[in-house]
Amino acid sequence: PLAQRTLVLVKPDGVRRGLAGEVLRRIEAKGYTLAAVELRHADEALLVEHYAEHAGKPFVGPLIAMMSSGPVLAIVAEGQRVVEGFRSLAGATDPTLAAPGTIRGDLARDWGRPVIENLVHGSDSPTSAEREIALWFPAL
Ligand code: YYY
Ligand code: MG
Repeated sequence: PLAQRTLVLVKPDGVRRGLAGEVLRRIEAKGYTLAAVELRHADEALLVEHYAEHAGKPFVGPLIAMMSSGPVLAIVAEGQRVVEGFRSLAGATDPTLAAPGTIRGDLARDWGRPVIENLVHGSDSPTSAEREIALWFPAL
């Protein structure tokens, strides 16, 4: 079967803390292939589209402000079941509860800010992945 793709973002908090390489390392160590890697400063229009499923929720304003506060490392990773595989590597949304051994569990914590800072984004389904890859990497 054709390999699957997912969009991973190392969020600005992760890039700022020097953890972009660590996230790439874990994706590669797991055995997935890198199809694209690019440091990008996302503008608000892109982020509104990216987080369209969360439109109207109270945290989207702070979320978009945080996501545009600095560059993100945008990654397309490839491999069988990479969508669920990367979600598993990333761990639970709340970094306080994310299991040790996961990216969020090992490297992120609650800083008491209005938005959850959890270092990485990973597409939540193959359909979301293709929609997000088309947004971030229209040429792919
Ligand atoms: O897919 P995932 O990133 O694990 O969580 P989502 O429910 O899609 O939320 C996207 C993003 O929004 C999350 O990574 C942190 C932030 N967020 C928040 O700040 N506060 C919430 N109550 C829920 C999500
Ligand atoms: Mg999500």
